[in-house]
Amino acid sequence: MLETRCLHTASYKRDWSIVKISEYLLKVIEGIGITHGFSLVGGMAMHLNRAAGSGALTIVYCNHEQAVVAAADGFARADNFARPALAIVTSGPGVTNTITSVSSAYYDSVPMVLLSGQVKSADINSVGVRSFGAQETPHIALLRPITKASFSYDPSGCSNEQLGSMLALSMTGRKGPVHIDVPLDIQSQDVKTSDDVEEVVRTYCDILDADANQSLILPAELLDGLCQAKQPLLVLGNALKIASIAQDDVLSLVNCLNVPVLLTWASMDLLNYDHPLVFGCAGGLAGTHSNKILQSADFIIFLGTRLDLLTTGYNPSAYGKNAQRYVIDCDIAELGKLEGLPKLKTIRGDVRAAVAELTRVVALSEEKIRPWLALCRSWEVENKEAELNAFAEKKLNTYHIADCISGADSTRYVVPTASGFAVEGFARFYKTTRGSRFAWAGHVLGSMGLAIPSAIGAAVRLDECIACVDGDGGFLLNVQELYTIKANPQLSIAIFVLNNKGYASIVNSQTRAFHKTFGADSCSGLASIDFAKLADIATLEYRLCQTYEQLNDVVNSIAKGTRILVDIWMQDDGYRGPSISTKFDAEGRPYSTELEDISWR
Ligand SMILES: Cc1ncc(C[n+]2csc(CCOP(=O)(O)OP(=O)(O)O)c2C)c(N)n1
Repeated sequence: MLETRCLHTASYKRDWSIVKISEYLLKVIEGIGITHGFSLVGGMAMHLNRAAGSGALTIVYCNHEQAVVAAADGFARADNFARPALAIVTSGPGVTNTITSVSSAYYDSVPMVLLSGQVKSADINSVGVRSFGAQETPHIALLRPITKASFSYDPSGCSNEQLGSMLALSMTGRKGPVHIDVPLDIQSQDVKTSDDVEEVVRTYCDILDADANQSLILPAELLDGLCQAKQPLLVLGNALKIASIAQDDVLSLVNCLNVPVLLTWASMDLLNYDHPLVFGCAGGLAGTHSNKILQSADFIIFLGTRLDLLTTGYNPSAYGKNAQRYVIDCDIAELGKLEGLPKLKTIRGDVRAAVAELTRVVALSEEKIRPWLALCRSWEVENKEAELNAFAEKKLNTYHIADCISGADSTRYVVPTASGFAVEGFARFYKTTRGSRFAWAGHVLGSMGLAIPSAIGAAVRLDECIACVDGDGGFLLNVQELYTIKANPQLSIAIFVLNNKGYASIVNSQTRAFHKTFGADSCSGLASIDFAKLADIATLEYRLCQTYEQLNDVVNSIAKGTRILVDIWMQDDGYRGPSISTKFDAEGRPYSTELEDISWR
């Protein structure tokens, strides 16, 4: 039922004997099923670059290392997290430039192998000065806190089995990046044979197979509680996507449990929004029905969601507060942070095993919870009416832009930025239809600038037009990647710029706090952006949209092969629907609206 964990095809040639370490590492990479990589070259990575460029891999060369890793991240998401993505960078600035996108991949559990060159062993700082080797920085110390493993590769101290185990870390447990640093002198040593490569690959595959075959016995009290509940609820998180669980298996689970389902913003494309049991994503910016359902449930299973502060409106304690809650997740630290919350029990386990076990043992009939489902559906209808009422006029606000892009067949794979006022509204109103996919660029970190490189990665992986949704501000942070798009005319990308002429999020918060703005728009220190010129650089068609009808025409003209930049001049009063807000009590103390109380204006 699960996708194959190890994509090793044994396709690499066995008719060679001694090769350099750099070639050995790249043959291992090919052996574990990696077909594509992203890189920006450098002197200290020269042998790695040569080995990567001369083998069977397809390497896409980006123009900044932050983009190299972000593109690898986007590739892995488009690849359903089914194998690690590959990024190759040089030492010093090559590595320091990756910090933002490596931390983003780590926080989002994106499997990846990052290979970096390092200065030769004799030049590595062992004398305690501030700087010693030319273009040397302490790669391991910098990357260890934001990777699953970061180590300097030395063949005399790392067996084939150890290398296989380190690589497998990227794909097992909670997935994430693994970093391998290779000093220049080691890259060029001649020592390895095809048998060595096979041993690494075998170890890697054995570990992945064992990981895929985990089982989970669910406690009887959970199963009893679920059967007894009058208002049960299932909340599915992004871990199901990261675990590469097929959509059909998610559907089987939902159909067996037959209870209302909520998703999170990161997992919203697990199921189509119009599935009769799906009721949106609850939280601080959400439909009123989703929050009412969450807060009225008497029994909730949170599966593969870590109940982070943004999802829970900074209050995990009150998130589903009237229910007996069970949280099933593989990360012991995430579960530990929830220990002690009222009516909440944690179960450490593999989400694939949990999905399989719940599907196997539970079969609830709709009969029993018919009144609860009817209530959920009546709240959904109320919310829909309020929504249509609030956004009756078809103008270029986040509601209609999201509605237009999510409704079209041409834009089924969407890569939105995770930063910005406009895109939050866009995500809030985006509807996954007919298997469309919503692949955040850097969801947890929320960095500006990751959307374009992430979309490039997705376009390398998929044979369709990738819709990238970015803010006008965020666009500029990796603007050099327009040259990567130019250099790769085979990539089909439609960039939708939600152009509100500045940093709307910052304008809003500064205005609220100071009644003044600083560096947030063209009145306070930023230049306005000429997107027509930028499109020209990237050899993208440029289309300006100032009305909903213009956007609709553009969206309907998109097809496989399209390369376009759509400059959407937003006509927005800033309203994004019901949202949590800070209020003040009689003594002037601030407090947040309860989720179930947030409402349409
Ligand atoms: C790398 C980075 N620097 C700064 C920020 C802080 N920040 C959050 S949103 C934002 C403005 C984003 O502007 P834009 O992309 O135009 O989106 P808008 O808010 O206008 O919708 C800034 C500066 C950030 N998220 N990431």
